[in-house]
Amino acid sequence: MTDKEQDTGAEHQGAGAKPTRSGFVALIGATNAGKSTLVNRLVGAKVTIVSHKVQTTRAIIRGIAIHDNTQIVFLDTPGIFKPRRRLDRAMVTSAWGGAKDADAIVLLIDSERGLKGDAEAILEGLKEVPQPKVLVLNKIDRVRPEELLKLAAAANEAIKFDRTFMVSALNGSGCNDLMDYLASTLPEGPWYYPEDQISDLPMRQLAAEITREKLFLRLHQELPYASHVETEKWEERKDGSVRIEQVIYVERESQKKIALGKGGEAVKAISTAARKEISEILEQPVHLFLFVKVRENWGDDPERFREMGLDFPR
Ligand SMILES: Nc1nc2c(ncn2[C@@H]2O[C@H](COP(=O)(O)OP(=O)(O)OP(=O)(O)O)[C@@H](O)[C@H]2O)c(=O)[nH]1
Ligand SMILES: [Mg+2]
Repeated sequence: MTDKEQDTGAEHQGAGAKPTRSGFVALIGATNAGKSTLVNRLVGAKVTIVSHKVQTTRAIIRGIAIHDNTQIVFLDTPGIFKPRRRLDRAMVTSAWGGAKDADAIVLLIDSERGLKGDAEAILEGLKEVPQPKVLVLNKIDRVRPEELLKLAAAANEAIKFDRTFMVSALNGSGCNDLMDYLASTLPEGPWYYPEDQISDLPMRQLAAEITREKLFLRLHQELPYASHVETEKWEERKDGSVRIEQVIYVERESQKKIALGKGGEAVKAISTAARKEISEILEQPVHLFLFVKVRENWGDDPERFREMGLDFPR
């Protein structure tokens, strides 16, 4: 049974007599284009982490939205860029793999950056992809309309898109039109997931991702890329709270010092921010304990890749 055929018992009849529709829509694009921001916006809740740094998303995350009688499973993918490390290669392979499995592809372009750099190479790669394609110019809150029109024309010249949308994932403008369109084009069929499910990520993993997001936001230079977070313990307590233990893995002793900060202030700040957000999502009090450990060469350890939901490139 493939993922797409999984039996969730979600045989919905939809509103009224309208048949239900459902499908997978992959969002691909250069790193930092705003894919995760857009997925959260369209799902209406935080299911995937966001940062101003590149290469935030590491594996495919499913965010599930319902629009009228259509269930849309958005695949948030890692940004596509020129890979250097083994982890980079696995991330890029995973992104293209997501595109292969989808009913439709949304190419997201940061309008401010335009077609410079990775976006051009992605357009080239998309020529090989047979599914219907939609162009979405994001971050329109930062760009003048005439620039947007030029960019839309240039991208549509390179490749045939069924439609072009201009949105701001940040403030939501244009997002409803995009949803209307995607919902109407997906095929008739039963929903893949129960009506109230918005993500396929287990809470333990989402909690680890949230801590990683805080780490990306707080720490600088190479450290975010050299680190990895795992939830090791999850204990529901009688008083209704939950005790969570997580480990931030880094590659070297020197990085551990940075992650801890002077007198532990960095890890404390990360912990406070993560605890607050995890607690909001769970709607229960959270006691979060963060440990920083050195795991040399985790970036070359197949087990870590499996944990992240990535194939290990040999
Ligand atoms: N001004 C503006 N900023 C945006 C918009 N959408 C996203 N951003 C910002 O762009 C940055 C990157 O957003 P992400 O959603 O993490 O981008 P991504 O494409 O998922 O990046 P990777 O996971 O690294 O590939 C964040 O700082 C967002 O707040 C937008 O519409 N307008
Ligand atoms: Mg992302």
